[in-house]
Amino acid sequence: MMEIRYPTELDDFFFDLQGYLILKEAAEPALIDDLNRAFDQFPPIEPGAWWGNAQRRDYTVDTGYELHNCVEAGEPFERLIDHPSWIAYVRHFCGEEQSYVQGLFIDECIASIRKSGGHHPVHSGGYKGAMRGAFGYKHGVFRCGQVNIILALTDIGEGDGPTMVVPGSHKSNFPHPLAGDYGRGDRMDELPGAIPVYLKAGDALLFVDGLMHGGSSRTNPGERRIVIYRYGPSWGATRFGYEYSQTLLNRLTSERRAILQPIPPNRPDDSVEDV
Ligand SMILES: O=C(O)CCC(=O)C(=O)O
Repeated sequence: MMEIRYPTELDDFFFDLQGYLILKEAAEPALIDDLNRAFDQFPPIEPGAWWGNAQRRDYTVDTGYELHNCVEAGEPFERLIDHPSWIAYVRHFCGEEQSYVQGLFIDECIASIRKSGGHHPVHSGGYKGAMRGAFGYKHGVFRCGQVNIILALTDIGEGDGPTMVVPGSHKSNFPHPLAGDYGRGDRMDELPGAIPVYLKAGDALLFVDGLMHGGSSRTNPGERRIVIYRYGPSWGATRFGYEYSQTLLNRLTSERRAILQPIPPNRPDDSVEDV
């Protein structure tokens, strides 16, 4: 069992300054192996098709195979919910610490396979950013709307389609004049200010969603495999309306269940026996 990692003062400093952190050797090799084996079992379904309670839903035609709600796609994905390498970080940055709604929720979780030619267009940034992904720090506490963990399941170096970020752009007051348009699918490979984040399998990139980011073009053969878990405050909702199945919720530890269902449904019928 890995030790819980807690954010340090230096982490706070760089997260505030740059909007992201790299968590080296975040996931243990056995977990990476189990996740890769789970990826090997993904069926070759078309976009829109369901696999149990997970759905293939590629963000764009260029992103490649993206399985949403992947926490329903096998036990290894459940281990990521409260992984000791990042759970204290996300609680700290987007868990509404020291407030009456303290807690977390996973509002999206995606397993992504990128092949040669694929990319994810540049998007986000502080300029006119949605509250959902906003960076916040006030009165000694972080108040971010969404903090993402991108966990590498394969080594991601040059040509492998590394995620790119524009450090500091979570606080931008201006649009990036060369960032183009998500709808047009503009590639971010040459975007001034953007840097590639190279990861070894098991490393994780943590970033506030309000940071300008995207996935650069993969030019190498083979597959880039990552898992993306998006954390936000306890009162959040899933972006595309996915609901975690009762079967999944029932088998989770109470700590994990509380992250997928921080506020259990409250209906008249549920409380009859308590009256
Ligand atoms: O695929 C990537 O590297 C980036 C993913 C991304 O930009 C996103 O999910 O918002």
